[in-house]
Amino acid sequence: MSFPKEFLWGGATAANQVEGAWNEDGRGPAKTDVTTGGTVDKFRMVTYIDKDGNPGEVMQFGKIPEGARYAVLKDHYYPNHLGVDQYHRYKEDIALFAEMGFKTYRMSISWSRLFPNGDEEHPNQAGIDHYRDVFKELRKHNIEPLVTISHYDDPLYLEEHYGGWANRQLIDFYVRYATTCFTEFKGLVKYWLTFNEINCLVMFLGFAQDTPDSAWQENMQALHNQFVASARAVQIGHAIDPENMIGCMQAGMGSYPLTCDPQDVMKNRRMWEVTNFYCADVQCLGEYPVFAKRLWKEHNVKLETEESDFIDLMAGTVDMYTFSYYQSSVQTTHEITDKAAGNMTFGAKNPYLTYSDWGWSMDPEGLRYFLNVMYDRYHLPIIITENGLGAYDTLTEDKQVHDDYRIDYLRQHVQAMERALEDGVDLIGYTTWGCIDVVSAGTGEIRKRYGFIYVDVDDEGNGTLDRYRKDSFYWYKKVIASNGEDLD
Ligand code: BGP
Repeated sequence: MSFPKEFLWGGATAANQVEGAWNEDGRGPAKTDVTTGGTVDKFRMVTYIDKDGNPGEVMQFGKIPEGARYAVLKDHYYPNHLGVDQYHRYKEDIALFAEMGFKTYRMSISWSRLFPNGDEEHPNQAGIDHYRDVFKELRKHNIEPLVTISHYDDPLYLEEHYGGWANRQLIDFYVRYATTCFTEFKGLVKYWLTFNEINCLVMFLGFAQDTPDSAWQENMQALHNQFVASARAVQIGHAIDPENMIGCMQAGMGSYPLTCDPQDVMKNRRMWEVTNFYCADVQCLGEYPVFAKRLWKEHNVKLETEESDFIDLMAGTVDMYTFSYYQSSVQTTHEITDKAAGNMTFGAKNPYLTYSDWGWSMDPEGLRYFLNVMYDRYHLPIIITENGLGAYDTLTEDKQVHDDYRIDYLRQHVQAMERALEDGVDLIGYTTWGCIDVVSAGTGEIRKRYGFIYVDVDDEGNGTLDRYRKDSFYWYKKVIASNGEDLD
């Protein structure tokens, strides 16, 4: 089966991972700006100054001590400060995307470029001008922007002064920000995503053993507030421009039971509920799933809600389901000796799959399976907004990168997409992750490269930042030109 004629082939990035220019033109800091680099087995750290003026650091996603302030410390390196300098080089990058034939480019807006603290009444004009220029440049090359409104870079100020998303006040700040985006970029952007991988807030609770109830309470409250913010943004986005197509964005993490022991099958089912259905049901169907009540009870969660929230959730369902897909996991109630190991990997090892250098399973058929489940459940058009292989690349002396491993990985996933289309899934687009090398979200490394375009920069920020076409660049160009027919 062939791909639909208007299929949106492209690539994806996020502002905090590519832009750099972290403190230019009035941008305020985001959490990523106080986060150091890590490796496959060393966590990224968040740095601070404590109440007595002493510097300190805590694991990413951990809490800084009472009275401490987030801080950029002198003897630390913060990879997101530089990214791959796309803020200054976007024209060059967009020209390369156009050369590959991209139909769409998924990118995000940095909230703190538009609202440096997040709670201002009026936006920073320099931020608006920048993104308008970027969108115009994309349109000049006939590339449709696909824009994530929030991708892991909420203004740091909102965390410090309001306590982050557990505080309902953030709903209004987000709605103001999203409204500004819809208004200012009307006519330039029509594909929007409200929150990147919104389910990450609950997914890790499900994977980790013995997560305290307080963490479930905080994250589920934060999620409720994000659901309401998203639903209100969807309604406003539609009112401002009925052409707008607004989607949710989920981390797609399929899983399998290790054995046919019914206990394993049930455990696996519970994992799908927490990981893949809890958030997507609210955003796609407009209400919490039946199992939510059981989950809240199990973890003593008492949500603070308002009556109007539920009206908003129903009125603000999304127009499309989108997700990232990298790997699958295995669930069991039995003792396991062979565990999956790596950053962001959990559960038992799957003997039928191979694993990347970062320990992520490679499972193209799992993509087909996931697409089937989600289309069956939501009946919405689907875009795979992230997929790809993070790998070590070598730039040869004559400035080439022979990344046949990446081509293999992508080819198998495109073939799985074809099979899903045959199954009847309404798949309308595919944006591979990190189409140009980016700073890794999980480890802060640059050397975990995903791109078709190699960027000459290392994990300490050394390098020319020059861009080079990898072998996969020419391969993807062929794939797009043939609309998925030529995968050799
Ligand atoms: C997703 C994020 C992206 C991206 C990707 C790859 O979770 O939405 O921002 O970074 O994962 O992950 P990593 O960068 O850890 O390899």
